[in-house]
Amino acid sequence: MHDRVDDELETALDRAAGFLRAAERLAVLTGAGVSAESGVATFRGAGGLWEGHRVEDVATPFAFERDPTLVWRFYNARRAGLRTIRPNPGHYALVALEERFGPARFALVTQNVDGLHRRAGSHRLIEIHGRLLGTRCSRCERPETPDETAYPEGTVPPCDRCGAPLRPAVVWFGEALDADHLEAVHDFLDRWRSKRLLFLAAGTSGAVWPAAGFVDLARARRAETWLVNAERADNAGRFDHVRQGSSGTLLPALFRE
Ligand code: BV8
Ligand code: ZN
Repeated sequence: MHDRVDDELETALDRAAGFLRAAERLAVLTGAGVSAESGVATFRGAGGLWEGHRVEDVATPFAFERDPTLVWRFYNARRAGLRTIRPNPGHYALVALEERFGPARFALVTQNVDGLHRRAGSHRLIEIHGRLLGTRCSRCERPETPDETAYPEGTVPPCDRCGAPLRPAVVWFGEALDADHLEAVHDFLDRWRSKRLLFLAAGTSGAVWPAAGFVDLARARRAETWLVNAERADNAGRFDHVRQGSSGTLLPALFRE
């Protein structure tokens, strides 16, 4: 039985590697599952709860307005957690794929805010949900600054320009994604429409929009679509091929071929 499962997986990986070799452009979308093997908690892990709060109820502008110290506690804990983690083989496999395809024919769109793709060496990176290790003002145009500070409990740092509360430079639920990021995603999918496009999603439950719909954009451009995920994702039915397993194992195996 075990051998049969391995054979089946090997066959699937051979096919996926074949599509990779045949592809002329590769768009990758990653989610929290790609960072799970680095020790970063996923969003749907623990039922999507943090200290009993639904993440969607803490990671919103309304929550920040209502109780900025609670929201900063959520982000301080996640910033502190980043100190002890590092990229895993799944992150490095995507760096290798970027090198293989070259910057013009590769795009890595990530929902993750943990900065691990950047630390692994990915360059063609679109961080559509922002950066945990970045801070910006909740009111004025003070530019985002890199910030690894896990502020002391109960502290809400003030903006040095306008005095309003500073906030983590992430996109909250109910906030629009950066228009430049969305434009970059569309531009990449539309450039060289004639070239064979492969769309690979990894470690994402397909629960959060608009990222969950990017596979449809790729399909509308005749892309071959693959999903590598540990469990069945909400939007798995939208992919041509689905492979269940860990990204830290499957992504390097794809590239190994
Ligand atoms: C917007 C930053 C409009 C913050 C994040 C329909 C109904 C209800 C609401 C909506 C709807 N359509 C749109 C919405 C609103 C909302 C939304 O999608 N809500 C969901 C809950 C339904 N979307 C938004 O609000 C977006 N904005 O729509 O704006 C607008 C337009 C104009 C003007 C105003 C507004 C903004 C969404 C961005 C939210 N911010 N992050 C922070 O991090 O604190 S999203 C957050 O979820 C993370 O970025 C995370 O990456 C992301 C998505 O989750 P996943 O990455 O998929 O993680 P998850 O845990 O869900 O899944 C992990 C998967 O990995 C699992 O399947 C697991 O099995 C697998 N896995 C685990 N280990 C491994 C693995 N796989 C492989 N290997 C492993 N080892
Ligand atoms: Zn300000």
